[in-house]
Amino acid sequence: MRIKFLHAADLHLDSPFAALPPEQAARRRREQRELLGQIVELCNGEQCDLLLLAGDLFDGATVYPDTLEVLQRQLARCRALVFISPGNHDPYGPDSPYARNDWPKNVHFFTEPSMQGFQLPHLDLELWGAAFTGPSAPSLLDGFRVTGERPAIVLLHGDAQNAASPYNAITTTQLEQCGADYVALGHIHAPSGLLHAGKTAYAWPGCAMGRGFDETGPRGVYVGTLTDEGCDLQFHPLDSRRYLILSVEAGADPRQSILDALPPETENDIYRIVLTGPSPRLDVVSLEESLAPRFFGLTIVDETYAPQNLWEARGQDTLRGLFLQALYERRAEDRELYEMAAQLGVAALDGREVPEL
Ligand SMILES: [Mn+2]
Repeated sequence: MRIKFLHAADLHLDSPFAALPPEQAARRRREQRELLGQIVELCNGEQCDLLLLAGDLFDGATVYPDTLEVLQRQLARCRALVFISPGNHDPYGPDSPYARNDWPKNVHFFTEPSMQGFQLPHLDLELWGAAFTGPSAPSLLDGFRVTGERPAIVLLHGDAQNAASPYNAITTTQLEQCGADYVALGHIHAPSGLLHAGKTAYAWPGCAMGRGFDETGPRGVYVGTLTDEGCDLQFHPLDSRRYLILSVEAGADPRQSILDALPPETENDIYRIVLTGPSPRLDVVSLEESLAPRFFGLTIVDETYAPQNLWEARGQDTLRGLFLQALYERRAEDRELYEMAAQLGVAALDGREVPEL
């Protein structure tokens, strides 16, 4: 046996990208459509037998006609057989895009909320799967076992991390007992890596494109090879843009502090920069405007606090005042040392965390 497949999931085509300005959100949706071309290119280049799309191909029930056209055109270009298992965002139904009759001939869908099988004798393989037909689904793999003699792949949208999930909860026992050689999953948006339950290999590739700051880092698809020795899985990053969160100590010159903290190439990425520590009053809007050209998207979050004038309370008839006065009078001996002592003492008196000095 030697089956090569490309496994992708959770493309969420036509996502709103609500956190981005409208123009950039539209550009991201265009990039989602371009991602389809990249996936098909990779699939053809790797000479895969199968393209497995494990659900949430669309973000919702309404799909732009352009998106559908690009998808159909790209899939027609794909030399592999394409199988789609609809998920909770794009359930199969008579009004869903999947029910249209103009799909390329190499594209096949699961349409029932129960396990169905395709026999692929030319690959000596069985391909099993099921569909969401609504926003949730019971445990579709429960009690299922591959029936035939051939090696088998199962394609499903479902949650293998939470046994109480309303989204087709999948347990390791079900995976172990289903008898498939590989279970191609979707739903969880961070890639799983290659996992095993008994002799069953399984994985989910995560969403192929980051859509927010809960989806940071590289995103992509898996290319897998199934042989008698087992399953081999390679992650292929595809999305050229990443969501990144960077925390920066604002200091005296927040703009310079940000520039010092950034890696050289940031033009393609979407950043959230969190400014921390003591800082003079910040004008976040103009700071964002002046730095924006260096990024595809930038949000600056101000978590700084006003710096106190260290010696302000000196001379007051309080413990703080007497403490500061005593240090102030001697600070000519060693300015740095006495300022440090004053900072630590004031923080202790305020009950604040001791600042890093
Ligand atoms: Mn999803």
